[in-house]
Amino acid sequence: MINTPKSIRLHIALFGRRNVGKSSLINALTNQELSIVSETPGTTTDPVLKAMELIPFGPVVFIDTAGIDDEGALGQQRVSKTIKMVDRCDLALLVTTNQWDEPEERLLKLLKKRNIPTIVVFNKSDQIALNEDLVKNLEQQRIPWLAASATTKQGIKALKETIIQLAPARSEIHPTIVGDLIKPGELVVLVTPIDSEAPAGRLILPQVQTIRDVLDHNAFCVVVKENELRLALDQLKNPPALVVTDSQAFLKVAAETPKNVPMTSFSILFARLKGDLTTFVQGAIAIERLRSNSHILVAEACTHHVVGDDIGRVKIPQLLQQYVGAPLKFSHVQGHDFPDELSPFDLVIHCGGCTINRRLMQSRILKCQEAGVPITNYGITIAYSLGIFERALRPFPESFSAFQKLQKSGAKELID
Ligand SMILES: Nc1nc2c(ncn2[C@@H]2O[C@H](COP(=O)(O)OP(=O)(O)OP(=O)(O)O)[C@@H](O)[C@H]2O)c(=O)[nH]1
Ligand code: SF4
Ligand SMILES: [Mg+2]
Repeated sequence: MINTPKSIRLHIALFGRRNVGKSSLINALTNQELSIVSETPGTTTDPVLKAMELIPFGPVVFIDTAGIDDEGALGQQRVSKTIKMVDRCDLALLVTTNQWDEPEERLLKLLKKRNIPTIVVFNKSDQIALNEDLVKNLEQQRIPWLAASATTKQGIKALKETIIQLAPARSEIHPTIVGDLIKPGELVVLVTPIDSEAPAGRLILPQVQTIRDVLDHNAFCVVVKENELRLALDQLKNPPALVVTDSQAFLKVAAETPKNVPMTSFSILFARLKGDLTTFVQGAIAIERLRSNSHILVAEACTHHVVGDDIGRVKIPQLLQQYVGAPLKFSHVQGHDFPDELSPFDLVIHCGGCTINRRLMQSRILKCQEAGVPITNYGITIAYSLGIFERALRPFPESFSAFQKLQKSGAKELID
């Protein structure tokens, strides 16, 4: 269990002023001395993510944060880093002792806006009396609250139970990848090119997670490199229920997979898993609006080492410029470095996001929507610019029909 990727764990963030006992509560909830605790306010200066087992719930990530009341230039930077954690959390604990003012109200408003289940925790209940007026106010707003003490452990069991009760369902945190596209006993062919970008000695996370999902649904799979696909298909008694390819081998795989066999890419599967396929389809259609020097943000969720013919830095820019027939301007971000200011961009193209959780990808989509900037992802962009979009989208009826409607009613109008 300890090796469960962070991206599929429930993310629980603790927010609150300095010194209210956020780090102590994480230690009490996990029964381990994971976070540094001290009586000096401002001990936690940066968000700290700890992968843990929350028994009996299962794999979670606790996010410890710096106080929301920090002051000065440096303090403000810490506060904004804390606020950024709202983008990633599936559930929030808003910790206080009895003080409640602008910092708490501001955070609560933001959590509400994002529909993040929130529990208000009155910590240090061994020393500090409950703020009855505040409790009444929270009850009127139907916000769950609890009194607890990280020191005496009073209320910790109830807090765990409330967390488990309010946590989004596992299927929301990590929905199935292919389970709804295949039936038990069916065969899936996975095409995974092993090129200079492939890590030594292992498969990459989207491939591993797809294999696991196939097995979870009592189906089975054959994994091949693109050059062995034809051979593999020839040797099968029946055609596979689905072929999934790495986007880089799209054209070859589309040509060699019989027309009646559904085919898509890992990147499209992950667009659906992490984000919103239909939004990404709309984003792809925005490619039609790109003109000379349009500005495109290419965002990668992890900080992998950039190699020669890197997909985000070389292949996508090449393909898009070829498709648009004009030079385009590209900016790149990696890791958690996603800009707050999106208005300079005409399009955002995101990677599959296999290392980040669904909530973070959805927060990024929301930011793009709020800024009126279309967003799509790697696999969708590649399929679109190669002219095999319809084929790769066909296994997903809802997004496919959204695509057809967009086409019919004139892409430009709909995007405007
Ligand atoms: N009496 C009492 N003291 C507590 C409790 N929880 C934490 N403390 C103490 O409060 C102080 C601050 O605890 P931390 O867990 O470091 O608080 P924090 O919110 O993480 O603080 P920052 O990282 O500075 O923002 C420490 O001296 C803890 O021992 C509690 O339930 N009761
Ligand atoms: S760049 Fe994106 S899709 Fe590729 S490995 Fe990193 S997180 Fe996963
Ligand atoms: Mg702390």
